Amino acid sequence: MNDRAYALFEEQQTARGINLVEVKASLKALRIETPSWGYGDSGTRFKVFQKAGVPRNPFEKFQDAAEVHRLTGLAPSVAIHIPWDKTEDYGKLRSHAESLGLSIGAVNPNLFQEDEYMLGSVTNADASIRRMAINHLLECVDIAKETRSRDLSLWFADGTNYPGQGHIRNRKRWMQEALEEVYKALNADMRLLIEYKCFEPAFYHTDLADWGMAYNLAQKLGPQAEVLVDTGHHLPGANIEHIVAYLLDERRLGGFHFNSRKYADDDLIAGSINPYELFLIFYQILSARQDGGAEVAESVEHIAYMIDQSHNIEQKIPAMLRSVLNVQTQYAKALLIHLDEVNAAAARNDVLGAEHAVRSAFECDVTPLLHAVREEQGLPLDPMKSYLAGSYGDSILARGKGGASW
Ligand code: LRH
Ligand code: MN
Ligand code: MN
Repeated sequence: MNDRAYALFEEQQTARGINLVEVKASLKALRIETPSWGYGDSGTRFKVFQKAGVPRNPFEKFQDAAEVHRLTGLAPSVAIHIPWDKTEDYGKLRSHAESLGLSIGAVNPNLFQEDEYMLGSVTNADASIRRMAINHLLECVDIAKETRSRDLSLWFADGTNYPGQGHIRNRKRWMQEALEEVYKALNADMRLLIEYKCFEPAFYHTDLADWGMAYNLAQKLGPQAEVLVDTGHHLPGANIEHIVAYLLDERRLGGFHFNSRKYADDDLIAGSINPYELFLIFYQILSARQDGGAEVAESVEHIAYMIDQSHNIEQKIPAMLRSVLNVQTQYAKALLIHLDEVNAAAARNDVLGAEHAVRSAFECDVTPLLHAVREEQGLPLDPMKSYLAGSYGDSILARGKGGASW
């Protein structure tokens, strides 16, 4: 580590009134879940690209995820998608994960790949298809119990392409009925995370189009239902930080699917297009942790930070490393915001002063801080460089092409 760079950083931050002991403790506690599907082959609606070395089954996906965690110390759990990660024995998958120092994170049911779901799953006008979808959700609750996963992460592709194609209010009620049944099957320590998306694959209406609909449903279901914010699922210009602040204050922010977007649900590497947005999301979270009251502070501890990306043109493991490192960098920068200074400026209506207090943290170079934290944790100072210099990337090439894909 460059001791001089850190000494200078420490001096500057101390002068700004930042407590680096607390900052380091927060950084060491950061956990980012990676998605099993981010390690497999994926593509656009035009083509799925087959890459050499891609995992052939869920067990190998966990091996790759373990490499990301070994190098970064940031990613100890992996979300699974059923049936993409279907296996005979989920207990065996859990032991495998544990043997690698990992745990199984959120279980994601998949209600969009069977022909039956073309016109909807839990909101299909056909009651037998709704039943099939609910049964799949219940199966996923059982899987989550076996994998000791806390969260069932729900995203529905349900929606319509044309006016009149579906009875919107009936579909709203069917959605609620389905989730009520699933909610009842949860253990007391489990959560339903409800994801929303304003478009795609349906383009006229989506049954859970925005955070307000997801929030309303969560409210009706009960305290174990919370909203999941996927950063790619909003209309252009949406203020995601505001949504985050609102949900936090209501104690209904369950977690995130981080990814970057330029135009739509692009699923690009988190922090690659608009890092300031990610920083501002963390600003709202840290602000709520500081002055939102004990209950809000407690709910902040349970936020699930998850990556939801598909790496179509990138190498899978480096793309995942870049993603978790980008999230860590923006979190580190947000930890340097002097919240009292921002609040004091806002209270005296000092618009530019408040904006400066936020932005000045973003403009700090956190490299010395991240190096210091990694050194204290016994991690490589530059995880990406270590990966590229190591042999893991070559060793997996023996898997050949034609691995798991969605
Ligand atoms: C939908 C989504 C949802 C799915 C994942 C693969 O766009 O964000 O979370 O489960 O992509
Ligand atoms: Mn998502
Ligand atoms: Mn998405």
